[in-house]
Amino acid sequence: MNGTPVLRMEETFAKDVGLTWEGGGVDVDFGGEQAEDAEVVGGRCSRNGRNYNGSGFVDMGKMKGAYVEWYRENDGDAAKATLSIRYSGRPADKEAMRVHVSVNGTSEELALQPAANWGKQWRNAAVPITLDRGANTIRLTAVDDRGLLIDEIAIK
Ligand SMILES: [Ca+2]
Repeated sequence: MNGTPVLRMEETFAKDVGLTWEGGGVDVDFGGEQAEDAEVVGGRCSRNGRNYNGSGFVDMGKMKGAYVEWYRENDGDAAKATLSIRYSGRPADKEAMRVHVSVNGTSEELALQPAANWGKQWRNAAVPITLDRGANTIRLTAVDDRGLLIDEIAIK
């Protein structure tokens, strides 16, 4: 105010201080990683919903094979972790939506239960993964064309 700072905040971090996930020795900057900020192929970014995190979500639409891909460095050791996927979607038949989860080329298929409300209610699905030391690529691919929405992933 009047050119005088009323509040001054400073944070300093030593070079070797970072976020370290307990137990696994994984040292990555994964928190909530927004799908809309990742590489999106086949799907499209949308804000036509509610209660999403970040600035929107990815709508896989009616496109089989659409995917979202994250790339992150892991400064820690290779470790087991849990990948949490925040998603929505509500196919007319209320059957599960299939998504292919690929981490560094190792993949598996998950069946995601429909949300109560398309694009407004979000659910979390968790899957165990192994992170490598160094570069990690995580890709979520829509197996079928049932309007899957991906909001974000988190790794714990
Ligand atoms: Ca999001």
